[in-house]
Amino acid sequence: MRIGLIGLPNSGKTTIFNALTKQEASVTSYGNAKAEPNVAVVEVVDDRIWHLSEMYKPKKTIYATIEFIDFAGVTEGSAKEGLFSGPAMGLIKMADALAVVVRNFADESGFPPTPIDDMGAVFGELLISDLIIAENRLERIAHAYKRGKKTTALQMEEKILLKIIDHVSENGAIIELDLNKEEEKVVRGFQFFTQKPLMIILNSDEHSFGKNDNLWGEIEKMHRVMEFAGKFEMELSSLDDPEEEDFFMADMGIEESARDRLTRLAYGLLGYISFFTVGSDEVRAWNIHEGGTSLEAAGVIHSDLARGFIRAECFTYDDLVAYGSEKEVRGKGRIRLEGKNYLVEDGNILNIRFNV
Ligand SMILES: Nc1nc2c(ncn2[C@@H]2O[C@H](COP(=O)(O)OP(=O)(O)OP(=O)(O)O)[C@@H](O)[C@H]2O)c(=O)[nH]1
Ligand SMILES: [Mg+2]
Repeated sequence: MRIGLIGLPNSGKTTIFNALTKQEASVTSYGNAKAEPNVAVVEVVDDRIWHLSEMYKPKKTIYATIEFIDFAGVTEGSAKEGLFSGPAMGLIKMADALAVVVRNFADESGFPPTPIDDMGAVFGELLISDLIIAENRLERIAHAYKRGKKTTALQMEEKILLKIIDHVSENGAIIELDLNKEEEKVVRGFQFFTQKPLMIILNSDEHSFGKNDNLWGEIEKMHRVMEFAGKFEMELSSLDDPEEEDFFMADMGIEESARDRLTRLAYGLLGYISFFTVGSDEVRAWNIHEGGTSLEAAGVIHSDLARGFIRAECFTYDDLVAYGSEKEVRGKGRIRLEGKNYLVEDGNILNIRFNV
């Protein structure tokens, strides 16, 4: 899973990035759009994997991962100036979800926060960028028509693009549009920003953190939101002593690390669940969309497993804990053989039988 951090300049994106990834990327302005983005891959903490690893004592334990991308701020006019089309933005375009960092602290010159306006400004840029992409494509289609290439595929594309332009012009995100499977496939190719799930990170100063209920409520009417005390949490994440970290977190009323909170929100937003594979070689966590089938799960592990899929042996993490060992689970008849249409549930342990 890949999450792109975006926001106005100096909203605290790099600060949040550091808090999430325990890195020490410098928190200064990029100043120019050609700067390299910060990219980091972090493990998704899951106690179940830790526990499975204790039971199976595998050679390798592999957690699911999230990749975070932090890039220069977007400003009003960014989309029109083409700042969204550079190579680094290409990275953000590949993100599964966007997290918009919104400043909720007085900036260096003492300028008070204007989170709702800032959020609107960023969202506005995303819409404009999508609009430009859609309009450019329409022009090309018109061109093709003139050259006599009026294919059904192009006509269908034109129809969808007009629908999108209508919707986006009314400030609607593309993700809200009801598209059928075929349309969605066409639309996905454009990598529109507003087709991605979006969450807001309200980046509050440590004095107001936890006391922004009204603001939170306002934002929640529009988007999923979570609150970070960015600077404070970045400093926390750089502590080497976990006990000290816990102490300061408790002091601020923070129950979970920034990373764990964001992970949970992102899983919910994207509708992701986890399943596991276990054995003496490897214990590993995988992600799949809620409602994904065992065949899709096989494909997540390896395309060969999907191609040669025969059956999925399936039991649950909870049963494993309750009965104490895989042998006991088997003895109790709690290991099921499922076909390719079985809907995988969070916490399932799968063993794909295949033949290629
Ligand atoms: N008080 C306070 N200051 C913060 C917070 N988060 C970031 N800052 C400060 O705001 C300034 C900008 O932070 P960055 O993390 O560099 O912001 P950015 O969004 O990455 O900025 P650009 O990359 O230039 O767009 C720095 O001086 C940070 O120390 C916060 O939660 N509270
Ligand atoms: Mg930055």
